[in-house]
Amino acid sequence: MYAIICNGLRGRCHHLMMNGLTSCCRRLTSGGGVNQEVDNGIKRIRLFKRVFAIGLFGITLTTAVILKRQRSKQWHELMAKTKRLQGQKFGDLELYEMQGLVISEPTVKDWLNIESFVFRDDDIVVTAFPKSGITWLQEIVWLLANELDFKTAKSLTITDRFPYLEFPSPGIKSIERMKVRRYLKTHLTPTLLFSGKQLNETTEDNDNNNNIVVPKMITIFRNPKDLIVSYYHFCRMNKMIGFKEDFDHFFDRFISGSLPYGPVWNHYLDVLQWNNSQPDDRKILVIHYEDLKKDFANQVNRISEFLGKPKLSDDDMKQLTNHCSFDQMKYNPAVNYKHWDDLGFRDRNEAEFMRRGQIGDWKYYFSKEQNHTIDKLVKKYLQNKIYFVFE
Ligand code: PPS
Repeated sequence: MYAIICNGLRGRCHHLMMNGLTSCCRRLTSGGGVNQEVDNGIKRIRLFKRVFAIGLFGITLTTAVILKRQRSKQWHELMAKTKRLQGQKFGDLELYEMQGLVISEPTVKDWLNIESFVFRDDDIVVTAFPKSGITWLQEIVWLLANELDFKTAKSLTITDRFPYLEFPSPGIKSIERMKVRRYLKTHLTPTLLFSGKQLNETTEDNDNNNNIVVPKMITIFRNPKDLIVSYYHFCRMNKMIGFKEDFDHFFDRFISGSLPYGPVWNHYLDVLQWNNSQPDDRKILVIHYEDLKKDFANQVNRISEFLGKPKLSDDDMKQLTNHCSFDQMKYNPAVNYKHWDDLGFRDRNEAEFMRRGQIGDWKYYFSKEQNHTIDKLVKKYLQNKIYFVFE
């Protein structure tokens, strides 16, 4: 619209300028009052230029005002659906509730951009509740999709190769502009990811609508007991969160769901509901952390198949298993988040990002009562819909 008006105006001014010049030249060739005629011609050109500039400025200003109003309306609509969790700050973070999930303030502030984000057909999205082993899964997915290019995997950090959608760096706008194939990490559930988009029941309907793309998505589930321990250490270590309470306090926040991306039960249920309601080609591949630990090769084969890649040879599988083992990843600067130390994001008195990578670490933290509480909650919310291995 804006372009059409500008083009029209430009065409009109060009026409008027040319007319002015032609009539001026005509009079010049006919002889009398040469200087006067030239002056008049120049004045006319200047006048047209001014009219053009004022018109352009007016249109730009009007467009900016309209866009700002639209944005402000969308923001108010969003705020109407979003509840601030008063008095429940988590560390330094204000929390909000959106469609049954808790989101921290920086993500809420970016929500209009997240909502309008357009996925591409060849994007690969890895989504999981925090501390489920998403970094591990990202490394596997990226390598499988890139013909086991270990050299590049070691030279570029996972955050460069596989940016975090709702994180300020590089930011969703930069991700939108990426020219290469995109590998995206997110902790948002499918419902939240597609909340601003009208999804149809089948891909056929969608083709008719032809504007909503659902890319390939993979998730990783980890047993909630180990999740709690891992998340606890992460929140204490991460200076951007600023959480400094003890384990029991964290445990209570976790089970009440009042922490970023909580409650975990809603996250799991969201993925299950998505898979129940979507056609096969939109279903999320579910990998379990514990299966990856105990049965790496078979899980990698499932991922390969999902990505449409050939099965790895024994030799390639051996290399990938070695590269993705906890001991290798812990010391690999491309995936161990050591660069956070230099950026000042990590409290060096706390645990490292690659902490223990074990199943059953919760046993060193949980009281009998806490253990019982989680068992009860798993039963209550998930009703055996997901199997968990706790040791
Ligand atoms: S985050 O912050 O949400 O992106 O964290 P995430 O990557 O999901 O989870 C971090 C935990 O995964 C462990 N991890 C691994 N375990 C086993 N093998 C490998 N290769 C591996 N890579 C990462 C990591 O150590 C964190 O778990 P904890 O229990 O804290 O050690």
